[in-house]
Amino acid sequence: MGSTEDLDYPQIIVQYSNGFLISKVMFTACELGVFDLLLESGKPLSSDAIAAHLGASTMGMERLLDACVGLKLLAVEMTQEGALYRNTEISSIYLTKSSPKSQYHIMMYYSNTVYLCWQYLADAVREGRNQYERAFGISSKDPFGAMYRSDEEMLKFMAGQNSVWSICGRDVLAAFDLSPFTQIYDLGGGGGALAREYVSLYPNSTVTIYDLPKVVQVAKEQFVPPEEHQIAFHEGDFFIDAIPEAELYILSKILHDWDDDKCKQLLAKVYKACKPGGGVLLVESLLNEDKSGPVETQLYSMNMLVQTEGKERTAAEYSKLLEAAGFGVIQVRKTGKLYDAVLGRK
Ligand code: ASE
Repeated sequence: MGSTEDLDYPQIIVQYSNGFLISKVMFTACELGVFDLLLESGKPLSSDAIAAHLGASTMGMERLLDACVGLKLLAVEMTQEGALYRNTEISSIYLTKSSPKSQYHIMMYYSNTVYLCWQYLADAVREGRNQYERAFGISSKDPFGAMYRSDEEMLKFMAGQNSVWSICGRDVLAAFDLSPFTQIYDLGGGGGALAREYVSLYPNSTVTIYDLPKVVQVAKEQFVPPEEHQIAFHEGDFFIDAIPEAELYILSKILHDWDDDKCKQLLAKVYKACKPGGGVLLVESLLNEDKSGPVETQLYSMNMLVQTEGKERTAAEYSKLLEAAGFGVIQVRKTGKLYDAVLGRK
């Protein structure tokens, strides 16, 4: 693409302006169950049939389906009876609720919660803090109090956060040989998808999910089946309550929720609890050292501004936090996917 062409017709400006329209089309097709219906039906369906099954207007549904075709989330074929729609392979795998790699729940979280916070992005940038007061009329002093403002919101967050591990979990856990560690604590382990990935990759390990009592209760009841004997639970607030001794602590998408002071506090506590020879595994989306990218991570860092007290960091920034807490021999592994791994040893 030549620069004169860009200035004559600003392709990327048009594309970026329409970005939120694209997101909403995909989220809406997920929410209405379009991809689930087409998977279950096992054959292409007309817009009339899809609209009727999903209790939607034919007019609205036809437009949604056509936009999904344009976005390559659906395919269409013309027949004597008219247009028939079917899932593309990628939609069947990632956009249906029942698929093992489903991203449905994170999309519902983005569409119904994150989206509302981003309404106030300009305020967040001006004020340098999250926007729960404006978006939901609740105090923003305790971000997880705000994020877990109802059981329903907590459940949506947990399900959403779980979904990313079906696409990135293996990579972050296989980035290092963690087989020497057998007793693991996953601090803020939530719905337990990463813990489950861990025990399947390292069969000699036991992973304890440490999280707030109400999170642990929901994880036990709705996310981790009782036959997962390698997974245990511990109820607590890692800033306030004791952290038990272990060989390895996983902090997956935890430090990015907090400012440097809180991160140092938490890591110092983890260092004290850690067995000598043990370690801490940070699972985070790493910024380039000059913060020039990746763009996904830069956008997530904006989201940390509107939703939390934290930010996304570079490998050097995480290393400094680990060193300040006492950890040595810090190793960094970029996976090329959304999340990366940093290991510090005691
Ligand atoms: C958190 C992670 C997330 C806290 C709030 C969050 C995510 C969304 N909201 O620890 C997942 C990462 N995605 C984005 C857009 O930041």
